[in-house]
Amino acid sequence: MRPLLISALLGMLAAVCAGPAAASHTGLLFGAPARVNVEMGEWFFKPAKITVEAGVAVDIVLENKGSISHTFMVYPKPPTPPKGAPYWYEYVLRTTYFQDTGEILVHRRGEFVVSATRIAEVAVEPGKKVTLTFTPTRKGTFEIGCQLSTGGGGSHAKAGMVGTLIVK
Ligand SMILES: [Cu+2]
Repeated sequence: MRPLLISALLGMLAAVCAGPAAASHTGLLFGAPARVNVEMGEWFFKPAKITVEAGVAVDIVLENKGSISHTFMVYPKPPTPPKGAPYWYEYVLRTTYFQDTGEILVHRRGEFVVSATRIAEVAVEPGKKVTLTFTPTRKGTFEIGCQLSTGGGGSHAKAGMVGTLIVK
């Protein structure tokens, strides 16, 4: 009985330790060397154009100044825009900038930390501030968009919620 109990406890300890260790093994949670503040709202990203440097970890602090939820997505501008929000989501899931860049953190002080290696969007509730931390790798110009639907074939992006990410 006893050895079993001990190994079960050790297993639990390992599981408990895996979380925080995985979330902070790069030290990103404690502040990236670069920081960009982006405000979101109906229907804008401000600034609409942001520039980051490849190989330098960056905190993108997203603040929703609007009165409804918005989402931050970055992807290569499609040659032909997908028709409708579901197709946009499919496209962004496939082409999101936030893949093959190593660890990506989405966090809000005192509330949550998500650690991932591929994410399609960062949703921010009205009045909230969420930080996206990652190290850009692929250089180029990418579109920033909030592809949430406004119904009737419209979207936040179509209403003007688009921007540009330049990775130098
Ligand atoms: Cu939006």
